[in-house]
Amino acid sequence: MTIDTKKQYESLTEERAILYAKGLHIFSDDAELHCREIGDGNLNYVFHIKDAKSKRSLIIKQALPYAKVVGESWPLTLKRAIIEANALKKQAEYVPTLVPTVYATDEDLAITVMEDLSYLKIAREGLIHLESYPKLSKDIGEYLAQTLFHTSDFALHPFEKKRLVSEFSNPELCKITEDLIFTDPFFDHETNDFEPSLRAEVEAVWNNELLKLEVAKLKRGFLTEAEALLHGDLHTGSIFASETETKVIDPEFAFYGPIGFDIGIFLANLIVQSITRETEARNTILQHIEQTWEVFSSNFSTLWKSKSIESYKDTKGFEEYVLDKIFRDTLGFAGCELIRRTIGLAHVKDLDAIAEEEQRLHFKKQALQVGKALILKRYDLHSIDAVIALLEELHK
Ligand code: SR1
Ligand code: MG
Repeated sequence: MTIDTKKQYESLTEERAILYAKGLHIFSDDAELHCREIGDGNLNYVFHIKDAKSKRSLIIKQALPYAKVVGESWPLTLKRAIIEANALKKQAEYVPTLVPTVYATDEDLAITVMEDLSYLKIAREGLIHLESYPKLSKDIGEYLAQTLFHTSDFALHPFEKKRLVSEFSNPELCKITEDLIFTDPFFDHETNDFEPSLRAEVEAVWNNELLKLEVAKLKRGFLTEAEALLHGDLHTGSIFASETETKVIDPEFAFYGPIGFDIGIFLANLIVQSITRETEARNTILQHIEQTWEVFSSNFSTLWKSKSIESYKDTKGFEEYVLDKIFRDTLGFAGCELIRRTIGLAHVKDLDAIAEEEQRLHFKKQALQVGKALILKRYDLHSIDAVIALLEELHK
């Protein structure tokens, strides 16, 4: 006889989250726990639990069986909670200071208990308010190089790499990206969401066969190239930041995919900021864009030379070929992210919260233009400086 100890999934309330936290035995028995649901993402509940006596705190994150952004009509796998927790643990092996510590997981209830980082601010919010994050691009460049190199075939035994590919199989969350980033925005699809005044620009996207061919190639790369364990959703809403710290959260979209995807998504979200800013504030963002690529590529190159187990690592031209492929992918994926954040289902506050309509539409048209240019010109842009020059040109 087997005894089924699996718990029935039920979503937490603030009261139940306190009971759950007590059962973890992390706080002392006489703790005076308070709880607030602080999640503002599309998919999960996030409960902040604090002991009024000791001032200790933690986060209980629970995946919902549907996408909060759409409602119960869009069911979503709960398996993403354990994928996220395992991705955080894997990343902590390489960048322990850049990710939250996981204290406990509960697969049945789709819960991850982790370090409270709520003293930091979500980078998207801070950037919108022109806050300064001097460490952001250096830290993210380092995070990208370390996590992507160490989970790739350049660092892992092929058996371990393929075991990880299987562990991080994440078809439902990948399907969201395949639809929302690579497909729907490029067709007249019901999930799209854009102001009627943008219809001419949007139809120009739908009718641009050259653009669609390039997006089809990028989508194919996303579907088929298991290069490294990706974060899978590395926009500025997945990053906590302050002047002195950076922490990458929320890797529920983690899976084995093309390395340039994480870099491209991050850069696209910085590019949105570069579109909405002027003068010095804009230069700060352009420097972050440049520095992200510079730090990523130089760290990746150092790891390649010091740690790569690839037999061909010293073969002339191979390292350059790999980095060049990552760079082209980065630009193409960034272009797709810019387009979907403008006309697809999931928008960004950086653009949508601009109250003045003419200004907002102007920035959205620029985002579409830059997105298209990055996709179509990705083989003509030979350096990150060329990308900055393109951004300058299109901003005039
Ligand atoms: C239904 S989920 C919409 C978007 O939110 C997530 O953060 C991903 O970016 C996804 O595309
Ligand atoms: Mg998220």
